[in-house]
This record gives sequence, C-alpha cells and structure tokens, in this order.
Amino acid sequence: MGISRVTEPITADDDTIRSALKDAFLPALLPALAHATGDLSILRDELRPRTLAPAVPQAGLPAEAQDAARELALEAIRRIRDGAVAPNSHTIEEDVKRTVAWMTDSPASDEYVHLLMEELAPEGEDPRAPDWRMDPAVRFSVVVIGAGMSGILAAIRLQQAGIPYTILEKNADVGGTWLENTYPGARVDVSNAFYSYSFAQRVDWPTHYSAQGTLLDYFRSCAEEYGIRANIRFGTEVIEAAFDEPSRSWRLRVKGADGAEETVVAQAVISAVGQLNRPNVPNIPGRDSFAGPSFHSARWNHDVDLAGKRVAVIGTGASAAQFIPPVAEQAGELLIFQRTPNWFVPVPHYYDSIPAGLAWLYRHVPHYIHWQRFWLFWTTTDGMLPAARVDESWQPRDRSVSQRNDELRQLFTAYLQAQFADRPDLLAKVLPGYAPASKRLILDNGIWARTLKRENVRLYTEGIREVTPAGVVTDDGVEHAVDVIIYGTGFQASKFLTPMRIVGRDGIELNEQWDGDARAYMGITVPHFPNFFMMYGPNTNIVVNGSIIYFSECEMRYILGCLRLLVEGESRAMDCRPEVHDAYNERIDAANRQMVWGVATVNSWYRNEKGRSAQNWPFNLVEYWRQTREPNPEDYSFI
Ligand code: N01
Repeated sequence: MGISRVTEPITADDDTIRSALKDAFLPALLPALAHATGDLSILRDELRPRTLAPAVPQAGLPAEAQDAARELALEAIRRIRDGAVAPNSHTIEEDVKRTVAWMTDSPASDEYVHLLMEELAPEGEDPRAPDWRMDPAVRFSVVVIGAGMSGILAAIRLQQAGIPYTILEKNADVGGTWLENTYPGARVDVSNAFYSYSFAQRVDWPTHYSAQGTLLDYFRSCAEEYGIRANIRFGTEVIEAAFDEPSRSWRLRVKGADGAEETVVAQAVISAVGQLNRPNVPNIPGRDSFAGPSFHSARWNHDVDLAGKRVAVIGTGASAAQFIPPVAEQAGELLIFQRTPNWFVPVPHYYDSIPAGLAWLYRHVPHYIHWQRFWLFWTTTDGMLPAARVDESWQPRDRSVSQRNDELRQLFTAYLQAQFADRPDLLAKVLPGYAPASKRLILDNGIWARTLKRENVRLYTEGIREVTPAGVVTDDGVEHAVDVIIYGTGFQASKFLTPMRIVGRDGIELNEQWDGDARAYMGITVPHFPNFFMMYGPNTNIVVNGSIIYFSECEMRYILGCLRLLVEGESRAMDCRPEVHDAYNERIDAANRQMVWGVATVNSWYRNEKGRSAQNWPFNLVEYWRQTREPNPEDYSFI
C-alpha cells in the first residue's frame, strides 16, 4: 500500500545528505545518530536543546550550534553509509537515559525511562507485545466490537497471544473514525510520529499531521500486515450483548447487512467503538422541515455539490474548523452559526508537507522517526498538563484557572488579536471568554482568520431559534435562507456504547446502571459485567497531553493481562469489585475537579448531563501506564 516502516540503505552522496540536513530537526536527529552509531559523544553539551517548550524552531539552538550539529550529523551519516559503524554496544536503556539527561540536563526516573523505551520501540521491536501464548487446548474466544484504531490494535494483540477472536464491524471496511469522517479537510491534530502505533512507526509520512485518507491507509495497511482482516465480519452491527452466567459467556445479537439477525457467542467482549462515533444532530425546532439537503459532518454527503450554493454550517468545533475553509472556497455564500468560539493554538506547519530533506532523513536514518516520537512525547505531553490544572488560590476563575493557564490565555489572545487586527468586528466574536483547555483547543495556521474574512463568509453568533423549509432563523427573528445545512455539531460522547444494549449479571443493563453518568474501573471494566472490557471507555480521553493511541495501547495490555488470568486460571470469568471501582472513580472525580474542564461551565462534550466529566483523564500519561501494566487479581471476583 506504499507505506514504509523500515529505513532504506544510504547510498546518497555527501551533497545530497548535506542538503537534506538543512531540513533536519536536530534535537531528535542527534540522539538517533548517537543510537545508530553507538557514538554517544555526539550528544555534546553545547548542542543541547535550549528549551523544551513546544514548537520552538530547533529548540532554540543558536545558528552556529546548528551548523556544528549538522557537520557532526553529516559525519555520522557518512559512517553509516560507508559501513564504518561498529555495532552499538549500549542498551537502548542506556541510550535513553543519556539522551534524556542531554535533552533536559536532569536524570529521568527509572519508570519514565522504561515507558520511553516502550514508546521508542525501535524498528522491528514491540516491547508491549505479549510474551505468552494461550494454550490451544483452552476453549476461550473473544469478540471485539469495532475495527477502528482500537479494534485493530486489540486484534493484533489477541492474535499475538494466540487467543481466537472475531471483530464485528458495522461498516464495510476498517478505520472507524478515519473511515467515517470523510468531510473535506479532515486531518489529525496530533503529529504523525505520535499518532501511530508504537510498534508500527512509519518512516514516510507525507505531512506532519496526516489527512484522513493517509490515516485510513495506515490503519488498513496495519490490518493487512498483521493479518487480521480475515477475522473481521464487516457489515455486522451488534444490537445487544448479554452475559450468560451459567456458561460464563457472552451472547451477542448481531444484525448483518441484509438485516438478518443471529447470535454470536464468546467468552469475553472487547468494546472498541470509540467515544466519538454516534453523531449528535441537535433537535432544533423545525429541523426536519428544511427543504434542501442537510447532513452531519461525520456523514458527509458527497453527492451534494456545494459549488455556488448558499450553505449554512451549524457548529464551530474541531470538525467544523477543518471543513469550513474548504467549503468556503466552494460555496457561493457560507453562513457560519457559532455558539461558542474556540481557542486556537498557532501551528504554522499544520497543513504542510514534510520538507524533502526531512523526509529523506526519516526514510534513511535508522530510528530517526522513533527519536522524533520520543522528542514529542517528552516535550508535548505531560509537560502541558500543569497548564490545565486549577490553582485554588487563583482569582477570578472565569477566564483562566492558574498562572500557567493564564499564560496560555494571553498567548492565544495575542494570536487572535494579530490574526484579526484588521477586523475588530470579527475579533469580538471569535475571542473566547472561558479558560483555555476547558474544551478542545484547535490547531491553526492562520486559515481560520483568512476564511472568516472572505467576502462570501458571514459569522453569526446569535442563537438558533428554528429551522424552516427555507433556512435558519436566529433568535433575533431573521430568517437566513440557504440551500444546504451542514451540522458540525459533534457526537453523543456521553452516551457510551449506545445504541447497543449491554446486559450483565442479574439482567442489569449497562446504560440503565450508568443513568447518563458512565463510570468504569481504569475506563475498562464495570461491576456486574464480567469479561466485558472497554477501550476508550469512561475517563480515558486526554485533553492536552498526547495521543489517544497511547491510551489504547495501555488499555489493551491491561485487557490482555485480564484474559491471561482467565485462560491460565481456574475461573473463566472475572467481575470488577464494586468497592474497587467506586474508590477509583472517587479519585478520578476529585482529580477532574482540579482540572480546568472540571470547573469550567462553558459548553463542551467533556462533561455529561450531570455536569461530571465522564470523558477525561485527569492525570499524566505515566500514571495511566503504571496503573494498566498488569491487572491486580484482587480487584476482581472470579466467578
Ligand atoms: O464536535 P464538538 P466536533 N446549536 O462537540 C455546536 C475530535 N476531532 O465534531 O461549543 C448550535 O467539538 C457546538 O457548540 P458549543 C476532537 O476530539 C478531532 O467538532 O457546544 N450549535 C460546537 O461548536 C473533538 O473535540 C479532530 O457551544 C451547536 C459544535 O457544534 C471531537 O472530535 C477533528 C448545537 C460541536 O463541536 C468533536 O469535534 C475533528 C446546537 N444545538 C474532531 N449543538 C482532529 O483534528 C452543538 N453545537 C483530530
């Protein structure tokens, strides 16, 4: 599928290498070369990154130090090319420790080094893979619901552990979010090196932040490469899953593409249906009376030609911020109905291709992409979290919640002020009045301002009263006639797993038990639902610090640990102890109340109808990794 995960031998001449090095990101290249050559002396003091703040070019390295680093890099790459490199006599652990000390001028804890070694997973290695296999004589099988990013991962791990499994997927292909969201401009807002499986790094990403089609290809290629496609039943939707206590198994009622229903039986179920799967189309009065075409961003109707049309977009979240610019280029008129403005993070290269030189280096320098991932992990994840934490003594709390949070607010305010300096009318509408990170931050390279300033675009901030056959009526009574309405109104994030019915012990239905307020232990297991495991379940969404794939990898390791307890132990079913689950959730809730999204009152999908954050993870990434490394059997009743 044209996706490359392994570096190619270096045959280029010195001039080609020298030219490629102009595009190098040096703070990750030097560690890669030190690791590839085993010569850690190139991590010289004077070449150390000057700052770990995200998005500072070359981490603040002065020009002369950059020149020196490029010279050293040239020499190291030549040595690799000419076969003049002795095998690296250090372990990765030693290299990681030395590199962290070089980057940060302080030692990393053993725990962090361990985590980073897993994250690095150099070519061909997969430290998170199971090191055991189920005895084939054991009768145990698993159903995975969904073949998106998490479901594919679950299948890869089950396969590696020799556990028979079937994936039930409602769509006709793998990819989940990246299959369903085909709206123009759809792309990821976490850098590729990070938004990818640790064990399946790609050395030839075309852009820093992949567009939807590139990611779909990536997930398809992983499904292909790991041979899991044969185990997927496409066009198969799970209607209900019920635990049968006498047989310690789950019975799933599924509906095929032809509408025929059947029952599938398995001993365990892994739900990998995501949090952002079921579109939210708001129940605006008169919605269905609209005479023209209307659709949701996640169900884009590509048959509707927007060229020259009057188009209304309702909602301005992460999806709309991506599709509004291309729609504005096509539409005759674009009317945007904004309820809450966004904070934007300036990322000038958000839409850019990876420059040719950097692309060459990724494709040829062993481990470069891994050290790039390492750099991103170190600088952009847990380091960001304090900016979202509430300082109890900070007043007033309406627009920021701490000194660090206020610094972000000032930075983002200055960005919007500069972007809209010539349009004070628009600035007044786009400047948020809530604390940054209360809701999703949006990456921007200036395209939002350019789009809103277009002659054919108008931004409305009045509320929507109703939809009529002709268009949208705002609270001021004005009817805005349009030909097409696009709903960029997000997903039913709080309604985990719906519309599936999940029935556990004693006939308890999961969504009835939750009553609109989903909770789980580790985000994975729920009392009364033995052998039912969730990926991207309650309180596993990250807001500022990292990639959701990281969470999926942690979740799957934990789930596999649970399955091992079952297939190697005496009991074939395990049920989370209520007191363990409750204590865990109290801890999560207390921590979420210390985070900006826990105290903010602004609209967002980060809180449910009870006002509680059932979505977000309040701690750092290491904490989740530590908790999910292996299950504690004492947290469960074995039945
Ligand atoms: O959905 P949203 P989304 N009347 O819920 C508005 C991920 N994602 O699809 O803010 C009028 O954020 C609503 O207004 P308000 C990412 O995790 C990632 O955009 O509630 N307006 C808001 O403006 C993201 O957070 C990428 O006041 C109504 C919008 O609709 C998540 O998906 C790209 C309304 C909904 O925004 C969801 O993003 C896209 C009503 N009745 C998505 N109801 C990446 O880049 C809702 N709104 C990876």
